[in-house]
Amino acid sequence: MHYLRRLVIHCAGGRSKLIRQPYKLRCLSTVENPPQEKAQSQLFTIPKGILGQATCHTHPHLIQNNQLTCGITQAEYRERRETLVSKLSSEVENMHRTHVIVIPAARKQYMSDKIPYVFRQNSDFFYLTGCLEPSAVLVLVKPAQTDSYKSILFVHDKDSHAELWEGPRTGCYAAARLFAVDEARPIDTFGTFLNKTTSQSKPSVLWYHNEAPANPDIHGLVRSVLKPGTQVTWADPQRTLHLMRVIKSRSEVELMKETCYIGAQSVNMAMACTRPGVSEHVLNAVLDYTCRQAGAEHLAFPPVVAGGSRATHIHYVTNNQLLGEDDMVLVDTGCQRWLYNSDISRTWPVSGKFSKHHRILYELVLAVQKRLIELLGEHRPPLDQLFDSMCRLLGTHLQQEAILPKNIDGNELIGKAYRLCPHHVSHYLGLDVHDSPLVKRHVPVQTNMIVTVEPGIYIRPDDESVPKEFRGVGIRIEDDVLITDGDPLILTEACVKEVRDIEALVGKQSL
Ligand SMILES: [Mn+2]
Repeated sequence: MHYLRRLVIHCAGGRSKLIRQPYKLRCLSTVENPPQEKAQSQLFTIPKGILGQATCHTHPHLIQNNQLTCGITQAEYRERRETLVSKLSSEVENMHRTHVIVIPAARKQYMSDKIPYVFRQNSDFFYLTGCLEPSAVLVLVKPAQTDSYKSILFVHDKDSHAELWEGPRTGCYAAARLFAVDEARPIDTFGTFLNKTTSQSKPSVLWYHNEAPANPDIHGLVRSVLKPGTQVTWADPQRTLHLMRVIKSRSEVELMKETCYIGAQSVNMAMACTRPGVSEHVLNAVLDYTCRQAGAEHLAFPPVVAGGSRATHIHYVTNNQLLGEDDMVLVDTGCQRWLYNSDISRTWPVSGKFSKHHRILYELVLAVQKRLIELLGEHRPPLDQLFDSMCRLLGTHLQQEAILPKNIDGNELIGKAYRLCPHHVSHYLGLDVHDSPLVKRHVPVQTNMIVTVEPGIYIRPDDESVPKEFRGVGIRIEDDVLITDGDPLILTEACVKEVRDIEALVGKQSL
């Protein structure tokens, strides 16, 4: 990253907001535990030896001492499980029922035959365990009329033959200590355990997310317990879990700052590598390389790298065309670091100089985006209300530039603006790119939520309702924003977006 840092400082006159602390220093300065957590975290220890995932002993360059995963302690994961059990059991009034909560890990996915995709853990499961193993299951059992609960993690046990092929496993013995659960058991005993627990402790509530199962193998076993005629009732834990996930802890905020910083730098680098004749594919590779080099696992999603009128297709991901001298290029990308995601969009001129009409549209979207971020701080509106504000602001600005007719107002104007920006302006962000999807967007934003702010404008080449010189253009500007008690904090601030900064940066890095 050092050459990029020099490059950006050089191009932008050394303004400190573009590049803050050196990345390595920031990485090591991850938040310290508050005093009360410190005492608790000493109750748990991370087992030594080579386990199924990186630990502070085997990968001290990635994970600090006493943390289970980068930035997060065993105590924090345990606290999340406790909170979930207490929230779910208080939702159902009957004290005479046993609560059994089942949260499955993701299963390996295959590209073809025995060729796997890169494994991505299920976010709900990871949030509660920190465990990166495929096909594991977390079970939390709170017997009737007790305040205590038991946590059991089902994992793949040690198996020398399987480990010869796939690498080391944590195994049951070390898993109980590593993940700070009461028990770890072999995954092939999960079905019998669930049957026994639910039949012995009637009546019981089985909390399980029944739709789009994370692991279809586990789904079959859980469904068999829920057959008619039993005293097991079903309930979905996911909404409660997402209400927890949508509010970020101190350590999660630090992790989000890092992933946003890396994503921001990758977009700066893509800008610097842009020149006429370069392929969208090459910018895609620059984004990927820059993020991985800075410590991200991989990009958060297949990025949009769309030159010219291809940017009017909101989810264009083909990324195989050459960039033309007169084009702008729209990039929507982000990275994943320790499963936390950034999500950034920028649009810039391939030549390094905005044309008159491109600049009018760009500055219009930028003004709307900045105002929307202010509104988040001033009114803490629900995201759906922020979307209404975007349509109204876009409409008014487009009228001022004579791009939309002056003789329309109210709902008609909002409707016309909506036609030019048909996607939502915001979503929650965190372990998933579209984070905590069960939290509705009509609830007001709260401190420690992280949301995107991403207005855009897409004018098709054949849109005759708009003056000709503005057609065939797609612009989106997206930042990731932390809601605080004071002003919103833009976590992707390091990514340049002012016209003069963009013009100073485009084309300045040779490939
Ligand atoms: Mn987004």
